[in-house]
Amino acid sequence: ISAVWSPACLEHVPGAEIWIGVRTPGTEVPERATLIGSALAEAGAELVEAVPHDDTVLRAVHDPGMVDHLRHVWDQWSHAGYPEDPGQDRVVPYVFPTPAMLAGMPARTPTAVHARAGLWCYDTMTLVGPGTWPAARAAVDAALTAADLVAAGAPAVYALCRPPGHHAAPAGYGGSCYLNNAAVAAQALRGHGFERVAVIDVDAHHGNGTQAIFWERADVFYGSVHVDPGAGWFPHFLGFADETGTGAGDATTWNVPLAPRSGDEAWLAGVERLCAATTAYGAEAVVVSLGVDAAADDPESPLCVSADGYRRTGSLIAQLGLPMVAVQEGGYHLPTLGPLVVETLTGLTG
Ligand code: SP5
Ligand code: ZN
Repeated sequence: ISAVWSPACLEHVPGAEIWIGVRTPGTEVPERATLIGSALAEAGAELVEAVPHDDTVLRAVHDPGMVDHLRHVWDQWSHAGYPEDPGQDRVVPYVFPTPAMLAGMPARTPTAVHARAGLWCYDTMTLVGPGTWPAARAAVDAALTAADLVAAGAPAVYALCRPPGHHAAPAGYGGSCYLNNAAVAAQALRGHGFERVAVIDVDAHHGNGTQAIFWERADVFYGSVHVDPGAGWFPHFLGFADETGTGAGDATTWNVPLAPRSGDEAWLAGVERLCAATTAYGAEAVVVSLGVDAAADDPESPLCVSADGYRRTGSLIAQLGLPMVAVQEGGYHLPTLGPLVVETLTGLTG
């Protein structure tokens, strides 16, 4: 399999995240990409460098205001003269214009960058530093390059995207995600002439951002298997089974939430349901949001998928027989991260 990557993806170094009010070390570290890259090379994958693309597809899935904010916010923050403090070395919002605050009144765009930070970011875990924009934008280029290769006839291409993307919504970023690489890949495949595209999301968390982007669209199906957000897991507010899309997108969203401690059997049954729904939908191409954080050893989810379970996940999706772009999402257990991605891709490519 070809694996598209960019060295710029290593530039995002999240020194910290604020979780339930406590500043803790960043989880989504650059070493993740290095480990996946070396495991792929060892397994004989062909590593291809991402080709730069313009913002056209990116701006079709995100509010251009959010894209511009992410491009410039670090410079603005670092020049704003905030107190020298370990907590000030990253952009972190402190006030959010939620529906509870605005009560239906209009949201402004504040001039103060410390206020504007909460307009586009919806949590306190997704900090912006000097390398965040170049890395997130390079991950988009990796996804776009993978979509180009599939459109040119490659049966399956993997994009080693970092930072991940599936929690990034049309006008809001969070969950360690800034730009939605999988949504960009799906949108690019649409532009390449695939009329109906399915996103199958096997990250342990619900991809609320991808769901939001395609919520009202008939031309992109979104299906996800993930730990039940109602059982206390991120993203908490979305990812329930009764969310099925609306308007033109009615019945083109499909969620399979699983109880904590679920293992291969429940997981693979969920993947099978998503594959059946993808076939029924009539997809012509598939984007796989490939997180491996449902693994038993992963610290960020309570699911218990095995290495064999990941290989079979890949095989089930391969049986769709569709052109496919796989995009890296989460996966945080560093000793097994690379091997689990290789297992999944081995299943995906037969
Ligand atoms: C792409 C992806 O997998 N995003 C995961 C976002 C969920 N993160 C929830 C964070 C839970 C707190 N983790 C504590 C780690 C302390 N550094
Ligand atoms: Zn995840």
